[in-house]
Amino acid sequence: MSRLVVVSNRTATPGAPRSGGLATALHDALAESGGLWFGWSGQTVEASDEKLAHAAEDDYAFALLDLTEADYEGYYLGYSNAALWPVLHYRVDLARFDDEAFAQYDRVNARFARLLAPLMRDDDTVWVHDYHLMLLGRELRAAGWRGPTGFFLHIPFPSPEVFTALPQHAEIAEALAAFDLVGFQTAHDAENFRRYLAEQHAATPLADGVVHAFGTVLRAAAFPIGIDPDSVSAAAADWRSHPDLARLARGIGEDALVVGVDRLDYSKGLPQRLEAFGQLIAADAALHARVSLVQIAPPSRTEVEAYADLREQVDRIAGRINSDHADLGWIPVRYIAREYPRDKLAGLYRLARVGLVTPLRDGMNLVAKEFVAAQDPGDPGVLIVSEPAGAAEQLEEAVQVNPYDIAAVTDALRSALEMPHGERSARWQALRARVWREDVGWWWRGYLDALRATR
Ligand code: ADQ
Repeated sequence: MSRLVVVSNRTATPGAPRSGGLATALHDALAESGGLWFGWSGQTVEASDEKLAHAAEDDYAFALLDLTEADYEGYYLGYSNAALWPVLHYRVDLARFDDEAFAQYDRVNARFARLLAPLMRDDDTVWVHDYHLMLLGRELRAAGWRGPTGFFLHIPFPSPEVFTALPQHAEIAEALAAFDLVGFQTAHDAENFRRYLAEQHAATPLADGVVHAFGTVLRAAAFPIGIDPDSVSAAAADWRSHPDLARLARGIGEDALVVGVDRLDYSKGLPQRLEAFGQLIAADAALHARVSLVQIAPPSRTEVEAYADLREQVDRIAGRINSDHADLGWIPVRYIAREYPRDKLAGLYRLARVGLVTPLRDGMNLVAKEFVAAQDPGDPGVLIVSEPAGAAEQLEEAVQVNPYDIAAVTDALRSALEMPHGERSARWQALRARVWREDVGWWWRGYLDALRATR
Protein backbone atom coordinates (compact mmCIF):
# COMPACT_ATOMS: atom_id res chain seq x y z
CA MET A 1 0.00 0.00 0.00
CA SER A 2 1.28 3.47 -0.79
CA ARG A 3 2.50 5.68 2.04
CA LEU A 4 0.03 8.24 3.39
CA VAL A 5 1.05 11.88 3.79
CA VAL A 6 -1.41 13.87 5.91
CA VAL A 7 -1.14 17.66 5.86
CA SER A 8 -3.04 19.86 8.29
CA ASN A 9 -2.52 23.21 9.97
CA ARG A 10 -2.12 21.63 13.41
CA THR A 11 -1.07 18.05 13.95
CA ALA A 12 -1.30 15.84 17.01
CA THR A 13 1.57 16.44 19.43
CA PRO A 14 4.26 13.88 18.67
CA GLY A 15 4.75 11.52 21.59
CA ALA A 16 1.86 12.92 23.67
CA PRO A 17 -1.22 10.84 24.52
CA ARG A 18 -3.79 11.43 21.81
CA SER A 19 -6.79 13.30 23.04
CA GLY A 20 -9.20 11.49 20.74
CA GLY A 21 -11.19 12.87 17.83
CA LEU A 22 -9.36 13.70 14.65
CA ALA A 23 -5.90 13.08 16.13
CA THR A 24 -6.79 9.45 16.89
CA ALA A 25 -8.49 8.97 13.54
CA LEU A 26 -5.52 10.19 11.56
CA HIS A 27 -3.16 8.27 13.80
CA ASP A 28 -4.96 5.06 12.86
CA ALA A 29 -4.89 5.94 9.17
CA LEU A 30 -1.18 6.78 9.32
CA ALA A 31 -0.29 3.74 11.41
CA GLU A 32 -1.97 1.41 8.90
CA SER A 33 0.04 2.43 5.85
CA GLY A 34 3.00 4.13 7.50
CA GLY A 35 3.48 7.73 6.58
CA LEU A 36 4.14 11.31 7.36
CA TRP A 37 2.11 13.96 9.18
CA PHE A 38 3.10 17.43 8.04
CA GLY A 39 1.92 20.67 9.64
CA TRP A 40 2.57 23.70 11.78
CA SER A 41 4.50 23.16 15.02
CA GLY A 42 2.30 25.63 16.90
CA GLN A 43 5.37 27.86 17.41
CA THR A 44 5.78 31.34 16.00
CA VAL A 45 9.23 32.78 15.28
CA GLU A 46 10.35 36.24 14.24
CA ALA A 47 11.80 35.29 10.87
CA SER A 48 11.34 32.06 8.95
CA ASP A 49 14.36 29.80 8.83
CA GLU A 50 12.71 27.30 6.43
CA LYS A 51 13.66 24.48 8.80
CA LEU A 52 11.54 21.49 9.78
CA ALA A 53 11.43 19.72 13.12
CA HIS A 54 11.25 15.94 12.74
CA ALA A 55 9.76 13.47 15.22
CA ALA A 56 8.59 9.87 15.03
CA GLU A 57 5.64 7.86 16.37
CA ASP A 58 5.60 4.07 16.19
CA ASP A 59 4.74 3.70 12.55
CA TYR A 60 5.02 7.16 11.05
CA ALA A 61 6.87 10.43 11.19
CA PHE A 62 6.06 14.08 11.84
CA ALA A 63 7.61 17.04 10.02
CA LEU A 64 6.68 20.40 11.53
CA LEU A 65 7.34 23.93 10.37
CA ASP A 66 7.22 27.15 12.39
CA LEU A 67 5.17 30.17 11.34
CA THR A 68 6.50 33.68 11.52
CA GLU A 69 4.54 36.21 13.51
CA ALA A 70 3.47 37.81 10.22
CA ASP A 71 2.26 34.39 8.97
CA TYR A 72 0.25 33.90 12.13
CA GLU A 73 -1.38 37.30 11.73
CA GLY A 74 -2.10 37.11 8.02
CA TYR A 75 -2.52 33.42 7.20
CA TYR A 76 -4.02 32.13 10.44
CA LEU A 77 -5.87 34.95 12.20
CA GLY A 78 -6.41 37.14 9.16
CA TYR A 79 -7.42 35.04 6.18
CA SER A 80 -8.26 31.62 7.66
CA ASN A 81 -10.17 32.77 10.70
CA ALA A 82 -11.42 36.27 9.86
CA ALA A 83 -12.36 35.69 6.19
CA LEU A 84 -12.74 31.98 5.33
CA TRP A 85 -14.27 30.79 8.62
CA PRO A 86 -17.07 33.40 8.71
CA VAL A 87 -17.91 33.18 4.99
CA LEU A 88 -17.97 29.39 4.95
CA HIS A 89 -20.27 29.55 7.99
CA TYR A 90 -22.60 31.97 6.12
CA ARG A 91 -21.49 34.95 8.25
CA VAL A 92 -20.41 37.36 5.55
CA ASP A 93 -21.36 40.16 7.96
CA LEU A 94 -18.47 39.15 10.26
CA ALA A 95 -15.85 38.68 7.54
CA ARG A 96 -12.80 40.94 7.19
CA PHE A 97 -11.37 41.02 3.69
CA ASP A 98 -7.79 42.12 3.47
CA ASP A 99 -5.62 41.60 0.37
CA GLU A 100 -2.45 41.47 2.45
CA ALA A 101 -3.90 38.69 4.63
CA PHE A 102 -4.71 36.69 1.49
CA ALA A 103 -1.20 37.26 0.15
CA GLN A 104 0.17 35.86 3.41
CA TYR A 105 -2.21 32.89 3.19
CA ASP A 106 -0.98 32.25 -0.35
CA ARG A 107 2.68 32.48 0.77
CA VAL A 108 2.16 30.08 3.68
CA ASN A 109 0.41 27.54 1.43
CA ALA A 110 3.39 27.86 -0.96
CA ARG A 111 5.85 27.40 1.92
CA PHE A 112 4.04 24.24 3.06
CA ALA A 113 4.47 22.87 -0.49
CA ARG A 114 8.10 23.98 -0.78
CA LEU A 115 9.09 22.27 2.47
CA LEU A 116 6.96 19.18 1.89
CA ALA A 117 7.90 18.44 -1.74
CA PRO A 118 11.45 17.17 -1.00
CA LEU A 119 10.03 14.68 1.54
CA MET A 120 7.63 13.06 -0.93
CA ARG A 121 8.10 9.64 -2.48
CA ASP A 122 6.74 8.73 -5.89
CA ASP A 123 4.01 6.38 -4.69
CA ASP A 124 2.71 8.54 -1.80
CA THR A 125 -0.96 9.45 -1.35
CA VAL A 126 -1.49 12.98 -0.03
CA TRP A 127 -4.46 14.00 2.13
CA VAL A 128 -4.77 17.71 2.95
CA HIS A 129 -7.12 18.90 5.70
CA ASP A 130 -9.25 21.95 6.07
CA TYR A 131 -9.68 25.57 5.14
CA HIS A 132 -6.20 26.73 6.12
CA LEU A 133 -4.70 24.86 3.16
CA MET A 134 -7.08 25.27 0.24
CA LEU A 135 -4.28 26.35 -2.14
CA LEU A 136 -1.91 23.52 -1.29
CA GLY A 137 -2.95 21.15 -4.11
CA ARG A 138 -2.10 23.81 -6.69
CA GLU A 139 1.23 24.52 -5.00
CA LEU A 140 2.19 20.85 -4.85
CA ARG A 141 1.34 20.43 -8.54
CA ALA A 142 3.44 23.50 -9.33
CA ALA A 143 6.32 21.85 -7.46
CA GLY A 144 6.01 18.87 -9.84
CA TRP A 145 3.99 16.49 -7.64
CA ARG A 146 1.71 14.24 -9.76
CA GLY A 147 0.45 11.58 -7.32
CA PRO A 148 -3.05 11.16 -5.82
CA THR A 149 -3.90 14.23 -3.77
CA GLY A 150 -7.09 14.84 -1.82
CA PHE A 151 -8.59 17.57 0.30
CA PHE A 152 -11.18 17.35 3.06
CA LEU A 153 -13.12 20.38 4.26
CA HIS A 154 -14.13 20.01 7.91
CA ILE A 155 -16.40 23.07 7.84
CA PRO A 156 -19.44 23.80 5.64
CA PHE A 157 -19.25 24.81 1.99
CA PRO A 158 -21.90 27.51 1.63
CA SER A 159 -24.30 28.15 -1.21
CA PRO A 160 -22.64 29.77 -4.26
CA GLU A 161 -24.36 33.11 -3.52
CA VAL A 162 -22.44 33.23 -0.21
CA PHE A 163 -19.13 31.80 -1.40
CA THR A 164 -18.87 34.43 -4.12
CA ALA A 165 -18.69 37.11 -1.40
CA LEU A 166 -15.07 36.06 -0.92
CA PRO A 167 -13.01 38.36 -3.13
CA GLN A 168 -10.68 35.45 -3.95
CA HIS A 169 -13.39 32.83 -4.58
CA ALA A 170 -12.33 32.10 -8.16
CA GLU A 171 -8.66 31.64 -7.28
CA ILE A 172 -9.53 29.35 -4.39
CA ALA A 173 -11.88 27.26 -6.53
CA GLU A 174 -9.29 26.89 -9.27
CA ALA A 175 -6.73 25.82 -6.67
CA LEU A 176 -9.18 23.25 -5.26
CA ALA A 177 -9.53 21.80 -8.76
CA ALA A 178 -5.87 20.73 -8.53
CA PHE A 179 -6.96 18.04 -6.04
CA ASP A 180 -8.25 14.70 -7.34
CA LEU A 181 -10.91 14.43 -4.63
CA VAL A 182 -12.49 17.25 -2.64
CA GLY A 183 -14.36 15.80 0.33
CA PHE A 184 -17.14 17.48 2.27
CA GLN A 185 -19.06 16.68 5.44
CA THR A 186 -22.48 16.47 3.78
CA ALA A 187 -24.08 15.80 0.42
CA HIS A 188 -25.47 19.31 0.65
CA ASP A 189 -21.98 20.86 0.92
CA ALA A 190 -20.69 18.80 -2.01
CA GLU A 191 -23.70 19.87 -4.07
CA ASN A 192 -23.09 23.54 -3.16
CA PHE A 193 -19.52 23.24 -4.44
CA ARG A 194 -20.54 21.55 -7.69
CA ARG A 195 -23.28 24.13 -8.22
CA TYR A 196 -20.75 26.93 -7.63
CA LEU A 197 -18.39 25.40 -10.23
CA ALA A 198 -21.22 25.06 -12.75
CA GLU A 199 -22.63 28.56 -12.24
CA GLN A 200 -19.39 30.51 -11.96
CA HIS A 201 -16.95 28.50 -14.05
CA ALA A 202 -19.09 26.64 -16.60
CA ALA A 203 -18.07 23.29 -15.13
CA THR A 204 -19.56 20.14 -16.65
CA PRO A 205 -20.94 17.54 -14.24
CA LEU A 206 -20.04 13.93 -15.05
CA ALA A 207 -21.26 10.86 -13.09
CA ASP A 208 -20.79 10.25 -9.37
CA GLY A 209 -19.79 13.77 -8.30
CA VAL A 210 -17.03 14.03 -10.89
CA VAL A 211 -16.78 17.47 -12.46
CA HIS A 212 -14.85 18.81 -15.42
CA ALA A 213 -13.65 22.30 -14.47
CA PHE A 214 -10.68 24.58 -15.12
CA GLY A 215 -9.41 22.18 -17.79
CA THR A 216 -9.12 19.30 -15.35
CA VAL A 217 -11.27 16.64 -13.70
CA LEU A 218 -11.97 16.36 -9.97
CA ARG A 219 -14.48 14.56 -7.79
CA ALA A 220 -16.52 16.39 -5.13
CA ALA A 221 -18.32 14.07 -2.71
CA ALA A 222 -19.51 13.73 0.87
CA PHE A 223 -17.62 11.79 3.56
CA PRO A 224 -19.31 12.58 6.89
CA ILE A 225 -16.78 12.35 9.70
CA GLY A 226 -17.54 10.01 12.60
CA ILE A 227 -16.29 9.32 16.11
CA ASP A 228 -14.89 6.33 17.99
CA PRO A 229 -18.14 5.44 19.80
CA ASP A 230 -16.72 2.58 21.85
CA SER A 231 -14.19 4.81 23.59
CA VAL A 232 -16.83 7.48 24.31
CA SER A 233 -19.26 4.88 25.62
CA ALA A 234 -16.65 3.32 27.91
CA ALA A 235 -15.58 6.71 29.28
CA ALA A 236 -19.22 7.67 29.87
CA ALA A 237 -20.00 4.49 31.79
CA ASP A 238 -17.08 5.34 34.09
CA TRP A 239 -18.47 8.76 35.11
CA ARG A 240 -18.38 7.91 38.83
CA SER A 241 -14.58 7.97 38.74
CA HIS A 242 -14.73 11.78 38.43
CA PRO A 243 -15.50 13.20 41.90
CA ASP A 244 -16.97 16.41 40.52
CA LEU A 245 -19.38 14.47 38.25
CA ALA A 246 -20.42 12.32 41.22
CA ARG A 247 -21.05 15.51 43.20
CA LEU A 248 -23.04 17.00 40.31
CA ALA A 249 -25.14 13.82 40.09
CA ARG A 250 -25.92 13.96 43.82
CA GLY A 251 -26.80 17.65 43.53
CA ILE A 252 -29.26 17.18 40.68
CA GLY A 253 -30.82 14.00 42.09
CA GLU A 254 -34.04 13.37 40.14
CA ASP A 255 -33.93 16.73 38.41
CA ALA A 256 -33.19 17.05 34.71
CA LEU A 257 -29.87 18.22 33.35
CA VAL A 258 -29.55 19.84 29.94
CA VAL A 259 -26.01 19.92 28.54
CA GLY A 260 -24.28 21.98 25.86
CA VAL A 261 -20.58 21.68 24.97
CA ASP A 262 -18.90 23.88 22.38
CA ARG A 263 -15.89 25.99 21.61
CA LEU A 264 -16.97 29.59 22.21
CA ASP A 265 -17.61 30.43 18.57
CA TYR A 266 -20.30 32.53 16.91
CA SER A 267 -21.18 29.57 14.66
CA LYS A 268 -22.37 27.61 17.69
CA GLY A 269 -25.50 29.66 18.42
CA LEU A 270 -24.83 30.13 22.12
CA PRO A 271 -26.79 33.37 22.68
CA GLN A 272 -29.88 31.89 21.00
CA ARG A 273 -29.50 28.64 22.95
CA LEU A 274 -29.25 30.41 26.30
CA GLU A 275 -32.21 32.60 25.42
CA ALA A 276 -34.26 29.49 24.59
CA PHE A 277 -33.43 27.94 27.95
CA GLY A 278 -34.21 31.25 29.69
CA GLN A 279 -37.61 31.37 28.01
CA LEU A 280 -38.35 27.80 29.02
CA ILE A 281 -37.92 28.51 32.72
CA ALA A 282 -39.46 31.97 32.51
CA ALA A 283 -42.64 30.46 31.08
CA ASP A 284 -43.02 27.55 33.46
CA ALA A 285 -42.59 27.93 37.21
CA ALA A 286 -43.11 24.18 37.63
CA LEU A 287 -39.66 23.69 36.12
CA HIS A 288 -37.96 25.89 38.72
CA ALA A 289 -35.46 23.93 40.71
CA ARG A 290 -36.31 20.91 38.51
CA VAL A 291 -34.12 21.55 35.48
CA SER A 292 -30.74 23.16 34.93
CA LEU A 293 -28.37 23.80 32.06
CA VAL A 294 -24.64 23.11 32.07
CA GLN A 295 -23.03 24.96 29.18
CA ILE A 296 -19.31 24.41 28.65
CA ALA A 297 -17.75 26.88 26.24
CA PRO A 298 -14.02 27.61 26.50
CA PRO A 299 -12.92 30.74 24.62
CA SER A 300 -11.15 30.20 21.29
CA ARG A 301 -9.44 32.56 18.79
CA THR A 302 -9.60 35.40 21.28
CA GLU A 303 -7.39 37.61 19.07
CA VAL A 304 -10.18 37.80 16.46
CA GLU A 305 -12.54 40.68 17.25
CA ALA A 306 -15.86 38.89 16.71
CA TYR A 307 -14.92 36.34 19.39
CA ALA A 308 -14.33 38.92 22.13
CA ASP A 309 -17.77 40.46 21.46
CA LEU A 310 -19.37 37.03 21.70
CA ARG A 311 -17.77 36.32 25.06
CA GLU A 312 -19.34 39.47 26.49
CA GLN A 313 -22.73 38.65 25.03
CA VAL A 314 -22.79 35.08 26.41
CA ASP A 315 -21.58 36.23 29.84
CA ARG A 316 -24.35 38.80 29.92
CA ILE A 317 -27.19 36.46 28.93
CA ALA A 318 -26.12 33.68 31.32
CA GLY A 319 -25.74 36.20 34.15
CA ARG A 320 -29.15 37.66 33.48
CA ILE A 321 -30.95 34.31 33.44
CA ASN A 322 -29.35 33.42 36.77
CA SER A 323 -30.06 36.74 38.42
CA ASP A 324 -33.69 36.63 37.22
CA HIS A 325 -34.44 33.04 38.24
CA ALA A 326 -31.85 31.56 40.60
CA ASP A 327 -32.86 30.68 44.11
CA LEU A 328 -30.88 29.82 47.23
CA GLY A 329 -31.00 26.15 46.31
CA TRP A 330 -30.98 26.38 42.50
CA ILE A 331 -28.69 27.80 39.83
CA PRO A 332 -30.45 27.49 36.46
CA VAL A 333 -27.35 27.96 34.26
CA ARG A 334 -23.84 26.76 35.01
CA TYR A 335 -21.80 28.41 32.29
CA ILE A 336 -18.22 27.22 32.37
CA ALA A 337 -15.65 28.89 30.12
CA ARG A 338 -13.10 26.12 30.48
CA GLU A 339 -11.95 23.03 28.61
CA TYR A 340 -12.52 19.59 30.05
CA PRO A 341 -10.88 16.30 29.18
CA ARG A 342 -12.94 14.25 26.76
CA ASP A 343 -13.52 11.45 29.24
CA LYS A 344 -15.12 13.80 31.68
CA LEU A 345 -17.29 15.33 28.95
CA ALA A 346 -18.49 11.83 28.06
CA GLY A 347 -19.48 11.33 31.71
CA LEU A 348 -21.32 14.64 31.69
CA TYR A 349 -23.29 13.60 28.59
CA ARG A 350 -24.26 10.42 30.40
CA LEU A 351 -25.77 12.40 33.28
CA ALA A 352 -27.79 14.61 30.96
CA ARG A 353 -31.46 14.14 30.12
CA VAL A 354 -31.07 16.42 27.08
CA GLY A 355 -28.10 17.19 24.81
CA LEU A 356 -28.64 20.63 23.32
CA VAL A 357 -26.58 20.97 20.13
CA THR A 358 -27.84 24.03 18.30
CA PRO A 359 -25.13 25.59 16.12
CA LEU A 360 -26.31 28.17 13.60
CA ARG A 361 -24.07 26.36 11.11
CA ASP A 362 -21.58 23.53 11.61
CA GLY A 363 -19.54 21.29 9.34
CA MET A 364 -20.50 18.18 11.27
CA ASN A 365 -20.56 18.70 15.07
CA LEU A 366 -18.99 15.76 16.79
CA VAL A 367 -20.51 16.65 20.17
CA ALA A 368 -23.88 15.45 18.82
CA LYS A 369 -22.44 12.02 17.98
CA GLU A 370 -20.49 11.84 21.25
CA PHE A 371 -23.70 12.59 23.16
CA VAL A 372 -25.41 9.64 21.46
CA ALA A 373 -22.49 7.31 22.17
CA ALA A 374 -22.39 8.33 25.84
CA GLN A 375 -26.00 7.47 26.73
CA ASP A 376 -27.08 4.74 29.13
CA PRO A 377 -28.78 2.13 26.89
CA GLY A 378 -31.37 1.47 29.62
CA ASP A 379 -32.28 5.13 30.09
CA PRO A 380 -31.04 7.25 27.20
CA GLY A 381 -31.28 11.03 27.03
CA VAL A 382 -32.69 13.02 24.13
CA LEU A 383 -30.54 14.74 21.49
CA ILE A 384 -31.73 18.08 20.13
CA VAL A 385 -29.73 19.01 17.04
CA SER A 386 -30.07 21.96 14.73
CA GLU A 387 -30.97 21.49 11.10
CA PRO A 388 -27.95 23.47 9.78
CA ALA A 389 -25.43 21.20 11.56
CA GLY A 390 -23.89 18.61 9.24
CA ALA A 391 -24.74 15.96 11.83
CA ALA A 392 -28.47 16.48 11.17
CA GLU A 393 -28.12 14.82 7.75
CA GLN A 394 -27.27 11.48 9.44
CA LEU A 395 -28.97 11.89 12.84
CA GLU A 396 -32.51 11.91 11.51
CA GLU A 397 -34.08 10.52 14.67
CA ALA A 398 -32.81 13.36 16.85
CA VAL A 399 -35.24 16.16 17.66
CA GLN A 400 -34.33 18.65 14.92
CA VAL A 401 -34.76 22.40 15.30
CA ASN A 402 -34.16 25.68 13.54
CA PRO A 403 -31.61 27.26 15.91
CA TYR A 404 -32.62 30.81 14.96
CA ASP A 405 -36.20 30.14 16.05
CA ILE A 406 -35.87 30.57 19.80
CA ALA A 407 -39.51 29.69 20.50
CA ALA A 408 -39.07 26.44 18.53
CA VAL A 409 -35.96 25.53 20.54
CA THR A 410 -37.89 26.24 23.75
CA ASP A 411 -40.69 23.91 22.54
CA ALA A 412 -38.16 21.24 21.58
CA LEU A 413 -36.62 21.46 25.06
CA ARG A 414 -40.01 21.10 26.69
CA SER A 415 -40.95 18.07 24.63
CA ALA A 416 -37.51 16.48 25.19
CA LEU A 417 -37.91 16.89 28.95
CA GLU A 418 -41.36 15.32 28.80
CA MET A 419 -40.51 12.57 26.32
CA PRO A 420 -41.65 9.13 27.57
CA HIS A 421 -39.10 6.39 28.01
CA GLY A 422 -40.38 4.37 25.03
CA GLU A 423 -39.89 7.18 22.55
CA ARG A 424 -36.50 8.19 24.00
CA SER A 425 -35.36 4.64 23.68
CA ALA A 426 -36.63 4.11 20.14
CA ARG A 427 -35.02 7.29 18.88
CA TRP A 428 -31.75 6.48 20.61
CA GLN A 429 -31.58 2.93 19.20
CA ALA A 430 -31.82 4.32 15.69
CA LEU A 431 -29.21 7.02 16.37
CA ARG A 432 -26.94 4.52 18.04
CA ALA A 433 -26.96 2.20 15.02
CA ARG A 434 -25.92 5.07 12.79
CA VAL A 435 -23.16 6.42 15.04
CA TRP A 436 -21.61 2.96 15.45
CA ARG A 437 -21.90 1.99 11.80
CA GLU A 438 -20.60 5.28 10.37
CA ASP A 439 -17.72 5.72 12.78
CA VAL A 440 -14.38 7.39 12.33
CA GLY A 441 -12.73 4.34 10.75
CA TRP A 442 -15.56 4.15 8.20
CA TRP A 443 -14.87 7.83 7.42
CA TRP A 444 -11.14 7.70 6.76
CA ARG A 445 -11.20 4.33 5.01
CA GLY A 446 -14.04 5.50 2.78
CA TYR A 447 -12.20 8.70 1.95
CA LEU A 448 -8.85 7.06 1.19
CA ASP A 449 -10.47 4.31 -0.90
CA ALA A 450 -12.26 6.97 -2.93
CA LEU A 451 -9.07 9.00 -3.31
CA ARG A 452 -7.03 6.04 -4.49
CA ALA A 453 -9.86 5.07 -6.86
CA THR A 454 -9.60 8.42 -8.64
CA ARG A 455 -6.47 7.01 -10.36
P1 ADQ B 1 -15.18 22.11 15.98
O1 ADQ B 1 -15.75 23.40 15.49
O2 ADQ B 1 -14.16 22.21 17.02
O3 ADQ B 1 -14.59 21.21 14.79
P2 ADQ B 1 -16.94 19.87 17.04
O4 ADQ B 1 -17.09 18.91 15.93
O5 ADQ B 1 -18.19 20.02 17.80
O6 ADQ B 1 -16.52 21.31 16.52
O7 ADQ B 1 -15.85 19.47 18.13
C1 ADQ B 1 -14.64 18.87 17.87
C2 ADQ B 1 -14.15 18.13 19.13
O8 ADQ B 1 -13.80 19.04 20.19
C3 ADQ B 1 -15.18 17.17 19.72
O9 ADQ B 1 -14.58 15.93 19.85
C4 ADQ B 1 -15.56 17.75 21.07
O10 ADQ B 1 -15.76 16.78 22.07
C5 ADQ B 1 -14.38 18.61 21.42
N1 ADQ B 1 -14.86 19.76 22.18
C6 ADQ B 1 -15.83 20.63 21.84
N2 ADQ B 1 -16.03 21.52 22.82
C7 ADQ B 1 -15.17 21.19 23.81
C8 ADQ B 1 -14.92 21.70 25.11
N3 ADQ B 1 -15.63 22.73 25.56
N4 ADQ B 1 -13.96 21.13 25.87
C9 ADQ B 1 -13.27 20.07 25.40
N5 ADQ B 1 -13.48 19.53 24.20
C10 ADQ B 1 -14.42 20.08 23.42
C11 ADQ B 1 -14.50 21.30 13.35
C12 ADQ B 1 -15.78 21.68 12.63
C13 ADQ B 1 -16.88 20.70 12.97
C14 ADQ B 1 -16.44 19.28 12.65
C15 ADQ B 1 -15.09 18.99 13.25
C16 ADQ B 1 -14.53 17.65 12.78
O11 ADQ B 1 -16.18 23.01 12.94
O12 ADQ B 1 -18.07 21.02 12.27
O13 ADQ B 1 -17.39 18.37 13.17
O14 ADQ B 1 -14.14 19.98 12.89
O15 ADQ B 1 -14.53 17.55 11.39
